[in-house]
Amino acid sequence: MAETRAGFVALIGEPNAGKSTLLNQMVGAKVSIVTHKVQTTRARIRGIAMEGAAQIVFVDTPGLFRPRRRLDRAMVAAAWGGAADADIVVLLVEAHRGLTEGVKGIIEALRDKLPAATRVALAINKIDRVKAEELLGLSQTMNEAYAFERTFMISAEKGYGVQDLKEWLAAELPEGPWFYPEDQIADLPMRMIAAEVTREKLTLRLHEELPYQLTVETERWEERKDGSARIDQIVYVARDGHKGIVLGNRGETIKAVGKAAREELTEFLGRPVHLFLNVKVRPNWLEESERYSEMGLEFRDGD
Ligand SMILES: Nc1nc2c(ncn2[C@@H]2O[C@H](COP(=O)(O)OP(=O)(O)OP(=O)(O)O)[C@@H](O)[C@H]2O)c(=O)[nH]1
Ligand SMILES: [Mg+2]
Repeated sequence: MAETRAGFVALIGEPNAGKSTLLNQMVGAKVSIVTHKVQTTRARIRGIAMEGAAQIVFVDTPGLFRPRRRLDRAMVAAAWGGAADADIVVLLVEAHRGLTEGVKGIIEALRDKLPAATRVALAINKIDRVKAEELLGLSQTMNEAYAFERTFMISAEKGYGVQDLKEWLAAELPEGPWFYPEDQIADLPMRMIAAEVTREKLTLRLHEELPYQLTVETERWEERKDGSARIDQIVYVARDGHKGIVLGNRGETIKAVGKAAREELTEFLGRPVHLFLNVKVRPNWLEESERYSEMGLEFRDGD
């Protein structure tokens, strides 16, 4: 039998680079939420993939950007924490955007914040959005900015190049026993996955700043005798006005969100789900340590 391998691979990059999409593609299931908006992922989320005798634990991280609010700082700290703990870091950049100011900032921080021995590979993502001729130039520009160990051209969404990257990572991870049972795909409590699914549906439906000013928590999870699950969640918003928008005209918005989230959870769990959403105004939730621990983020005084 082949020697088993196992290790952690952190996915980092600017918001919207496609980190969560890539993690889901690697795992073969949706364990991390994806939206067209920036700053979707808030915490470090682990997805587990098997490749031959190797177990690759992918660490999805919040996008790296210049933080302003306390929540932003906690997110960026979580992203760098994920990178520092990893065996290999994969930096994702968007093919159609190239070496942006944001990416330059991340490359500078790679040198400052990570141990010198950290292995970093580059994944140029969303290659379905550009002409093939442009990729060689971008790869060159990127590798002049940082000596990446390898460069991969991928489309996380379409799956192009993803298997190559997976095989390379599997071969490079240290020999050792697996960290998780072979059939486990995520390392996140179900109550948190369920809250994330609802937050995704809210983010897809609400405009502008509102998604950044709300959080979702699973308050109660009841297993019923008939095999179904009853899940009660709270949507915390920061202002009275936001509550009205989240509810929508005659409760239309929250109803549609609840329906979409329930359908996805039913599929994920493989059994019926009864989902109840309760919207609460909590003006100060962005400054409450308990909200951060619910999200799996660290709340530090003085931040
Ligand atoms: N065309 C194209 N779109 C992609 C690809 N990969 C991801 N996307 C889209 O890019 C958007 C952002 O994807 P996410 O996976 O949420 O990005 P992220 O890096 O996790 O973003 P944050 O969590 O906000 O940091 C979504 O609309 C995806 O569908 C790709 O290969 N090609
Ligand atoms: Mg994400």
